[in-house]
Formats: sequence, C-alpha cells, structure tokens
Amino acid sequence: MKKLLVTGFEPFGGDRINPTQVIINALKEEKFEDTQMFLEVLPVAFKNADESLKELIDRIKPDYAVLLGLAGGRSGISIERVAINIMDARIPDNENYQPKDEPIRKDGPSAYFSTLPVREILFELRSKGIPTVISNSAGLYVCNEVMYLSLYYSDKFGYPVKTGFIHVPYFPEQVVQKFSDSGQNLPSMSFDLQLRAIKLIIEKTLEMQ
Ligand code: PCA
Repeated sequence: MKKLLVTGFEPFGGDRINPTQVIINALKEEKFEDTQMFLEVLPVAFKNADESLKELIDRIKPDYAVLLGLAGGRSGISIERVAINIMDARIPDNENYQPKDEPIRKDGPSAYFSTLPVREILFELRSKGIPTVISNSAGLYVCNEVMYLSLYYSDKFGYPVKTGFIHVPYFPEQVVQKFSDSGQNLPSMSFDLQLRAIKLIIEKTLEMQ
C-alpha cells in the first residue's frame, strides 16, 4: 500500500477561504487504488508550517507528498518546478512574522527541483482541457518554504520519496467579491475544475515508481 500525503493551507492575507482547504475537504470522499491517503491543512505561518510538516513526514513517512497552495492572480493550475532556499515575505504570515532575505535551512542547497513528473502532469491536464503551466517560481512565502522543506527532508532522510507543489487560482466567488470591493479584475477557476485537476495530478503521481 502506497502512502500519499496531500496538504493544503488555511486562509491568509485577508481572504476568508483558501481553495486548497476546500479541496482537502473534498478529497476525504475520494479513494485512489492501493493508496492510503493522509489529508492535512497547514497553517500559513513560517515556523508552525515548518514544524507541522516535519511532524507529518516523520510520522507518516510518505511515498508521495503533493502539496497545494493558492496563488491568487494566476489564471491556471501551476505545477511548480523549483523551490528556493529563501524566505522573503511581502506580507506578514498568520502569526505576524515577516522574514526578509532569510534562508529556510542554513545547511541546505540553494534550490531543489520538484520530483513529481511535472511535464507528464502538464500534458495530462492540458489534454483534459484544464489551463495549466509549469511555473518556475513558487514565490518567496510559506508555499515555497514547505515545498523546499518537503524536498529537503526527502533529500536528507529519504521521505517523502517523491514530492512537489501545485498552486491553484482563486475560486470565482472570491474574485467576484474582490471586484465588488475594489474593482480588482482577477482570473479564477471553478471548484469542480480545480478538484478534477488535483485528482488527475494525484493519479499521475501515483503512476510513478
Ligand atoms: N499560498 C501562499 C501561502 C499559503 C497559500 O495557500 C503562498 O503561495 O505562499
């Protein structure tokens, strides 16, 4: 039986919902063949997310970790290719901590590449009509941090065996709200399409040896 960890995040930066938290909730109804799935929602806090992820990986020792986060303003599913060893927050995290130019791990390399099949995932999602890109920056905030840490643990301790990060867009109801509040005209993707994308990503990932 394969062990799969899937994480999302709590809301942050003034948003009331985080699509990835809703997706994690919806995945509770899903089953993947020969797979034990662990679903978790991480805090949007540099220190707490670091500790929570380490505890999860130590306890579960996942074969696969698919980490999810919101990238508000992006128009499609972003398959992140790379995580960099830096925390440089544009806004304070949910514990009011705002690191600038700090490394995530002093003993870690400058960057790690995703060990998910990013190109295969791109083709799979596009062939199903889902707007998708390979992204070359997961940002400098908590998402980049957890992607880096998951790859760091994989490198140092062997778990998760394969791991990477996916950013999703806003839900339509979030951008409707922002348009009404401040006239911001932003892209979005429906819950149904996002959930379908994440299920396809998990299936492609589980096909890897
Ligand atoms: N997105 C943020 C952190 C949590 C989330 O869902 C990011 O892109 O760093």
